[in-house]
Amino acid sequence: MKEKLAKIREEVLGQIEASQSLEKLNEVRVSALGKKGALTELLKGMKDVLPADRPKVGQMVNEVRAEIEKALEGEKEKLEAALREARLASEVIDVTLPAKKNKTGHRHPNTIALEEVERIFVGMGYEVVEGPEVEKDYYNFEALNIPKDHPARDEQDTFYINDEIVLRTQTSPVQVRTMEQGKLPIRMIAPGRVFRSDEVDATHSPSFHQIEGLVIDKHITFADLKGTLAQFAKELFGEDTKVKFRPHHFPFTEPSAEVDVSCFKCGGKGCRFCKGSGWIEILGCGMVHPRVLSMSGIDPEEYSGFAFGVGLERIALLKYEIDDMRLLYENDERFLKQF
Ligand code: 2U9
Repeated sequence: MKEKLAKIREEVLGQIEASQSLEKLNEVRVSALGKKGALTELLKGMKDVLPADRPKVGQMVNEVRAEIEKALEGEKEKLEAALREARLASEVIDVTLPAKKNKTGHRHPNTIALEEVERIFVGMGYEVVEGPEVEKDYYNFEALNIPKDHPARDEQDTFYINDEIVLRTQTSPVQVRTMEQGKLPIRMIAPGRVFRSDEVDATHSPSFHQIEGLVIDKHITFADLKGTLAQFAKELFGEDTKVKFRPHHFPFTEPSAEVDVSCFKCGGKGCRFCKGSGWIEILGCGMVHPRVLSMSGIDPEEYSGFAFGVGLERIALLKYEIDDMRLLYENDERFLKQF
């Protein structure tokens, strides 16, 4: 029995030392100490040992078992440490490497200009309202006092989907829809994309953006319109900016005007930027035509209002001194990253 025990001890300790993995080590543990393991098998032979010798033999077996368990534990720690080392080595991070550069985008000049215009009018208590780009002929033309045979229809080079549906040529239909809802007073701007069948050049595109404004309340006069647009021009182009109203004609406003601002480059003296005149045209406006009010269910005897329209691209080109509108549509990163 003693010899058998010594043999088992030697074999098992050898196997433990030779085991290269935790799985292998576990197999050794089971084959030595498990239910059918070598030591358990050996203990079954105790019945053949003289009763007087049994305690001694039992103690020897226990000593060998303890020695094997200690060796198993030691080897397990060694293998686990090696695994940990290997993992750390494979996951090593070189903290001295330069960080990956995060490419951030840039706001489009149109977006910057739009946000600026919105900020100014929201500051004056206006609401920002949007509406559909594919619009009924009625909202785009009829309700704005532009009937079927009106020459303004030709001027606007409309894209027709069919007899009744168009790609909106202005954002005014959004205001008409708002007026129809009947909630007064109204103080709103309607920014958005509009479409006209124009050839592309430095100042034209078949798709561009407008911001139109509408105020309707009791006792609104042309003086309110003048004051509002003068304040808008100051906030957009600088405190010293002056405005000039020139009589004009639009079917949807009466009276109507075009508005020039004093050149913010030369202060009005005349330069290359304002083509020597000292003034730059920026928008159109007028008092809402009584017929436009009544068509949308507003009594022109009780209410009056003013409206204005401005090209967003025109503002972006002026403010950021861009000389060709096509640059705004090409999305060339070299251009956009300047803003
Ligand atoms: C309603 C009533 C009246 C909107 C207006 C203009 C004058 C105007 C141009 C500016 C630059 C178009 O993009 S542009 O070429 N617009 O001059 N727009 S008054 O008048 C309205 C709108 C809605 C119900």
